[in-house]
Amino acid sequence: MLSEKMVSKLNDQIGVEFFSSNIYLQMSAWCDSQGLENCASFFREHATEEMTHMHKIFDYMCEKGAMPVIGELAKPKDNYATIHDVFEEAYEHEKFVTSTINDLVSVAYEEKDWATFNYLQWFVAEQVEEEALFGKVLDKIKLIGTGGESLYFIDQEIGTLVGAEAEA
Ligand code: OFO
Repeated sequence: MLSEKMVSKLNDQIGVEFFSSNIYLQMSAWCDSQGLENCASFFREHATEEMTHMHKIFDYMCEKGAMPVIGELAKPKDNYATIHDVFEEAYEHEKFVTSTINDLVSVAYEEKDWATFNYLQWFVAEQVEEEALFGKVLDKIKLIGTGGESLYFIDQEIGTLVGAEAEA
């Protein structure tokens, strides 16, 4: 059985994962509007992945006999100056999500809720991967630079990552 505090924190995380999905879906729409098709696919894919994270927590709560409660979600930002800004914000957002997962793990530890503590280790590992992924993309964008044809090459490069996570 989950403690009241654990339930409340897991509900918060459902909101974080839901919001993450919306942020990436909106980023995908922005990329599409700029003709960056591969970047759009990349974020679309990532939005779906975040939704699976939300479902994972939702299902875990149900399995443990608690009722998940979906809270209000903020509106995601829908305008960006450059594709670099999009990835920079995505990277910062992933760092924020890592901090919320770490928080959850701390609560599970304090509550001596070892089942949840153990369950959350998957999310800890996932955040390591996601931060590394967005960090890698940012490095590549910096390498390609902001010259005339850079947008084309950035989009080509991001295209190599589409589908990669699903295969991993
Ligand atoms: Fe849910 O993994 Fe990123 O945020």
